[in-house]
Amino acid sequence: MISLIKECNNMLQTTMVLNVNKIRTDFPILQKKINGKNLVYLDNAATAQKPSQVIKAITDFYENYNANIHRSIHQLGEDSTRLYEEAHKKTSDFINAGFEELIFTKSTTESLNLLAYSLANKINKGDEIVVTEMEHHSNFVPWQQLAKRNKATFKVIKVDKDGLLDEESIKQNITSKTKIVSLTHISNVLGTINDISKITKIAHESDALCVVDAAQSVPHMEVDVKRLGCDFLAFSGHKMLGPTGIGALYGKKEHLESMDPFLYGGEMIKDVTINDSQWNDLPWKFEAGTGNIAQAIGLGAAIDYLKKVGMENIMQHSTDITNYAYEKISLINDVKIYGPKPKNRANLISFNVKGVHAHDTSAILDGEGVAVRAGHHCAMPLSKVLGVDATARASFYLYNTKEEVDTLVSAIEKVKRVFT
Ligand code: C6P
Repeated sequence: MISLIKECNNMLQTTMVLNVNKIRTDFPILQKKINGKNLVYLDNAATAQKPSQVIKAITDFYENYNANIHRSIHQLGEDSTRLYEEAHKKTSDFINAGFEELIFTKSTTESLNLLAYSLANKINKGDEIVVTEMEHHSNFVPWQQLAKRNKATFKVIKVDKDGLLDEESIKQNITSKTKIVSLTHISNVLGTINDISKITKIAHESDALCVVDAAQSVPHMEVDVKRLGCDFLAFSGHKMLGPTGIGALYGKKEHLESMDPFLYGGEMIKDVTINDSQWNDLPWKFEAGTGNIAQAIGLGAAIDYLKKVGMENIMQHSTDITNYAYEKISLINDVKIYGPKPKNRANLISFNVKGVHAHDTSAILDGEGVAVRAGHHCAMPLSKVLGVDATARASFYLYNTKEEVDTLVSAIEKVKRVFT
């Protein structure tokens, strides 16, 4: 009886923030059975599922409006241009950026590589580029390689035993020689939420640029680039209910104006003569060639969906689910959770069952219909700090329920039974 009351309370709490049952009906894939079991999709940090509204927006574009943009003045060309530019506006508004300050790319990875190439001529021998130990490879390797090419010094802020950025290490690594500080907003392995405003302030005191990898934060919380104060910020559409193949780079207008284009080609040009070329206005200067038009429109539909549900509600729901999962998983003997306590943690939990490889854990969970990711999560420097080659990671989103967490917990118990 008591457990029934507890269960009802849990359900009430969840429905107070979001109507999850209704939200779930928008995601066709959530009806799927895996190995004869209900799909419990907990791999949202890798990519999120798509609501019908997004799938329909993409189909509708191809069925009714498909044409290249910014080129043709026939009706379809005008329609597709309008839809693409509307998606641009929705995306820049979503993070409180100016229209000219947001460039569509294919992904966070492409956004960060674009930046590392376009800022290259501002980095000289002896300058310093600073990242952290908790970076995804896409915010680590481009800067490491830029430092190598330009003979700059590559520095890495340490992660402390609680999974937070080490305060002392921040002070030691950001110096008067620092030109770029690039860090993740939310770690895709530890779930740590970094204080971007604080780091931006420290970077600016050294006249350095602050770059934010927001791949895991933009889908889950209200991100306001003006409030954060950062110079650049990158994110991907597919982690926020949008399709793959579309991402974005925010940059302060004055920086984007002073930077060289990353790609040369169609539509990023104002004038071309035999001797030289002039670049188009922002943001088009950085969008050479035919872009991912349908994907951009799909991202616009995803943003409509997220705004309708409300980013604050989404954050609150993910926090509730994650806290619930943290509490339940912590109670299982011989399971180690990586990263900070719930207070500083976003929507994910990486863990290992003692003596069991994360791939085996993931395989047993899959047998129960539970999809988690296992591996180094494209963050090998962090794996080395944690002293493991792999972890299993459950990551939650707006359609996940506490009942699904219970299924995860039972599946972890099964892992223990199978391997011990
Ligand atoms: N992390 C994960 O399972 P792309 O692949 O370009 O959309 O995103 C790259 C990326 C950059 N930064 C962070 C913090 C990320 O989490 C990711 C993607 C996925 O953790 C796939 S490796």
